[in-house]
Amino acid sequence: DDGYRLWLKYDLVQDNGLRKDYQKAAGFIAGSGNSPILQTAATELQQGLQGLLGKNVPVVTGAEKKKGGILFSVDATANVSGQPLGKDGYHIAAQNGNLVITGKTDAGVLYGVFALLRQLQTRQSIKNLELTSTPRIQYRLLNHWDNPNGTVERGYAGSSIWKWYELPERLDPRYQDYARANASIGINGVVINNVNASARYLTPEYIEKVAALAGVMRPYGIRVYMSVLWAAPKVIGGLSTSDPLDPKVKQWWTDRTNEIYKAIPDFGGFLVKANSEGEPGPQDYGRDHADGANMLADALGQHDGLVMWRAFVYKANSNGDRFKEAYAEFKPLDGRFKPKTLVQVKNGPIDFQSREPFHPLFGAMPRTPLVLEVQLTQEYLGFATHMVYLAPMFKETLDGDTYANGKGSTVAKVVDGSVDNHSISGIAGVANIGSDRNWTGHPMGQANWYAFGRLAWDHTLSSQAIAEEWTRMSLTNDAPAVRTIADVMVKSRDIYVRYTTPLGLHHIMGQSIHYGPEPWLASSARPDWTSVYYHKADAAGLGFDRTAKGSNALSLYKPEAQQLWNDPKTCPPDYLLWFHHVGWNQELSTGRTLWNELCTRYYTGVDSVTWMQQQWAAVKPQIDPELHADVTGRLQTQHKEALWWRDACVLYFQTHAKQPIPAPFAPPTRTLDDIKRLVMIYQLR
Ligand code: BDP
Repeated sequence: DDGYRLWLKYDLVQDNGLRKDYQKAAGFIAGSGNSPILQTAATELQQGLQGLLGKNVPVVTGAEKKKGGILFSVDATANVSGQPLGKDGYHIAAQNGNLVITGKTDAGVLYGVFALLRQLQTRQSIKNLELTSTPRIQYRLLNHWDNPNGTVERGYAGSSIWKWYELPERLDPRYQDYARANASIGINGVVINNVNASARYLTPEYIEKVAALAGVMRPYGIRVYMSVLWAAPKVIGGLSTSDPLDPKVKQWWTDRTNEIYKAIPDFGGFLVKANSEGEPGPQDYGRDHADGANMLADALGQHDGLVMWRAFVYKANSNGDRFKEAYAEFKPLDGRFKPKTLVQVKNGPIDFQSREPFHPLFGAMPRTPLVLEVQLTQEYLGFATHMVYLAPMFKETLDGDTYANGKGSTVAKVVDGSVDNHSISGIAGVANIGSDRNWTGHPMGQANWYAFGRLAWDHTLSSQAIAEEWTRMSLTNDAPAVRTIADVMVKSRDIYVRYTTPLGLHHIMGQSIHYGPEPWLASSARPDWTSVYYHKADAAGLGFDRTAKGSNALSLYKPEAQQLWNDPKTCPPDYLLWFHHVGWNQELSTGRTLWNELCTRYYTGVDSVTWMQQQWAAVKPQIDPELHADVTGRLQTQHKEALWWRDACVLYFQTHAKQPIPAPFAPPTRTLDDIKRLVMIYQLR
């Protein structure tokens, strides 16, 4: 198994009894209507059943009086127990001897088909089956950080899957497989290029290429979007400015937009990174983010498209705490954004660290729909060599309570629009997909793509349930093995945090490459690109004081949310050093001093990787050999690098704490200089 099929593995159901039950219900497929999406639904169902049941299930035009088949029904007024079915939702139930998949839209039927296949793939009974589900978030997008030259910013799974030089004439079959995978988990939009955008995509030559991709995505209910370069009117438009209030600039964007819609009538819209990390933006002309976003919204005009404007900004002199930057710039703009303009906010205030408190903008911009951006590509989480199942991390953000509108105003509810009654809602995952045969480099990285889609659809699903479902579909249906693997997955993120950045440490990774440890990093092009800026280790202790005595970033949260973190005695240890500078000998709620707890976490974190290796070894008989060996090798690297992190961090922090490694742990056998050499090797060009 080379992993190419992802979770869409339709191998024969071996249990004869179960297979017969399934077969009985699958006598024929009666599609209704002829739209491309319904045709996709019929083909997908037929292919899936062919594999799972080992028989060809005919697709017929109408059921007439026949029984024992699967029917599609598109019904704009569909009700389920008196409740109208949500847009793109589905309802699956037995009716007059057939199984009927009802959607309000064609896409709803397609999602229902994949839900039914999932039942079979995970070996659930379909007797008396009744399933209803509606996406809680409307725009469920992948963001590709792919460049026109085929590289992927922060991509660890090969090069880009988009072959720009072959498009539009040649369509790599992979595009369709990619679309299937996305549709099967409810993803309905794809931003095809890097937020550090090239102007190329806005030229007629590239619009034609993007249109070809859109043609592949369309029958799967997926729309394409573009990241745009703010300076494009200057770079390719021959204008002397890209000031959003300049009439020529406005006209230029309007013309470009019209041209795009002519080629791609269902084009999704624009994603913008502006005045961030050196990218151009409206502030270059004394305008603000809202001026820029609104100009693009005007350019979109009557077209059915969105502007997603990123809030990932931090000025060079960020008042001593980068944590507060995006809030300072965006909070005052709340209410200024035009309809169909959304502000896209990373899960946490710094930058995709392995654990961050939720971003203080969630709950602070009630008049603006906010898109939650999470990162599937493991830039700060061990690239494609560390097994880190990210659903628990996404859930931690989604479940964070902003108290914006009283208790229970979770980030999830801010994002799905229910807290502030927004009619549009979105979520974005920075893709971990590349040209590697298995798509994600690490075979277990597929689970992060899968989990993102499932949570984007329904953020109330549990990490555990998604892990089990994915494992059954991708690896094995053997119940004890499923339990073992899902258990490792669910614990893997906490384990990663323990051996890299325990107790709320953050941003202490290798400079620029963002791989491996470099807590001693003290000088860089900007202070907030160093490590010492964030951990603030000194003779007294460790951690960033963000209380009123320090940067006061805590004050950006609602008082009830502050409560959780503002007292070092009650602050959960996992967030402690995010908000407090704690003395080395301070006793923590765990009963150990800070120094001892820190060492304990680094050491037990490494031991837990050994445990992961053992668990993985135990399921060997149930897993495809090629796949098993692949993960085994990566786990070895992970263990080696967990030791690297541990030794680097305990030895470095020891230079401040000036205390021995506590028993029962044995001090590292290498020196800090040995480790610094290692870090240097990884950073050589
Ligand atoms: C940072 C990445 C950088 C991205 C940036 C972003 O290191 O490559 O361009 O995020 O999100 O974490 O714009």
